[in-house]
Amino acid sequence: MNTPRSFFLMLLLPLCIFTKAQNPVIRNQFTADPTARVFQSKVYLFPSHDIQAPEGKNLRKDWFCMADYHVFSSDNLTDWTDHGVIVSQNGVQWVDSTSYSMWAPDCVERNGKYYFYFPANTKRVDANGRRGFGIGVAIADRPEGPYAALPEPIANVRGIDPCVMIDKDGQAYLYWSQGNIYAAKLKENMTELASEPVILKNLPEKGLKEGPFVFERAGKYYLTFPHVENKIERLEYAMGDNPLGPFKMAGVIMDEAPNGCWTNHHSLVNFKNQWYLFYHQNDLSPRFDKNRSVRADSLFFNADGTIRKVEPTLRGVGLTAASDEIQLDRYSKISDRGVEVNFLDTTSNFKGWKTRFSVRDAWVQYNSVDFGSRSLKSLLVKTTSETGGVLQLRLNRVDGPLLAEIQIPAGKEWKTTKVTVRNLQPGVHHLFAVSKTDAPFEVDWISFQ
Ligand code: FUB
Repeated sequence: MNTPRSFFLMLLLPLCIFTKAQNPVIRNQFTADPTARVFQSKVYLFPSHDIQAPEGKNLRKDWFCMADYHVFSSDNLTDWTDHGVIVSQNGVQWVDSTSYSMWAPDCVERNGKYYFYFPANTKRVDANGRRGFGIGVAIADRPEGPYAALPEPIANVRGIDPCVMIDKDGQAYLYWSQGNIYAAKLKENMTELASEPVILKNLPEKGLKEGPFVFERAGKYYLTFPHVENKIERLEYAMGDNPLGPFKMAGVIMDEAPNGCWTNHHSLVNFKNQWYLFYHQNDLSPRFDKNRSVRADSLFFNADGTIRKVEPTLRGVGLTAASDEIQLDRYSKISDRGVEVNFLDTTSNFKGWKTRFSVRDAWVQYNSVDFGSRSLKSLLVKTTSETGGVLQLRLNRVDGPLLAEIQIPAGKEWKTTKVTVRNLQPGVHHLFAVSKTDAPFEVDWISFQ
């Protein structure tokens, strides 16, 4: 009897972890340096994987610590699947497996093969006795792996943050950074340089530059990169007519992180005719910015090809199904006073956040909730309040149609209250949650049934 393919897929499923998310998009671990690529009608996310430095390894506690890479995928930018570890420092012959230095990666597809590029400290010391960064390649038949790493890093490349761009004529280019931003042609095999590396010129001279991400759109080449213009990194870009330049500085894609996360690192991707910026901040680790988290926000081009600056949001991208647990703490907008967001459990930030309302008429706006075509009749709200309180839910405006009024029960525990909803309309709508008391209360999530 032939074993059906679905049986093998079922065997694989337990290895995958499924999460739903706004920003940050990955909630089961720290992630940074995201490269998002579209393969087979899905977005695949190749970030680096921050961890806390393990004890007893003689590692700096205040520095990046990265031992392996996971890959994630989504077909709607809301539901993400973690496909598990694809490359680890213990499984690559040339990598110093005590270095925990698996920094920002990239992945591209060519002729049905997936080429995963990653930097790490080499075992071998250079002429100056230093273990610098090499850039390696691991190859797979599917974006989620399994990947087989080549035994040597790419010859003639020293540096970090690889990015590969395959041009319209089929020529592939490798970009990387080491103080400057470098570029070289790749051979057809995608694993060797086909030209001597060149330094890309006309970029800012002062302040660290790293993390190049290059793409082509409407005949223009965009060299985008994090740069320290002031005190910490912001995302900037230059434009040119050729993959190797010359490039001309064109502006800022994203300002410095408001919470001071020192690094930023990004990629741009077009998915279903909308451009997105993937980047990172340190939402799940506000006190230690070497434990970062990937975010995504929509990005738009001006008619002349320049990029509109992206404002980082908590709401992020993708629709939220009305029947999901809608996390108001990932809001689109918030009133000036009377609302704040805190961790649910300060001993375990991965459990997420809650929204605290403390003033009458304080509100939270949560965009793009998909009510589909079903007639949803009730609403569940998970709250806690020592005094009790009143929360109204309104559609599309802070004074829009009233969907429900929830009498929040008093008590020290979290409670889920069910109320009837009215005025619901099919389709995608913005929600407003408005406090109607001065008594403080906290909301974990709301969900329509
Ligand atoms: O993640 C380690 C390093 O931090 C990356 O390689 C840089 O781009 C910066 O994000």
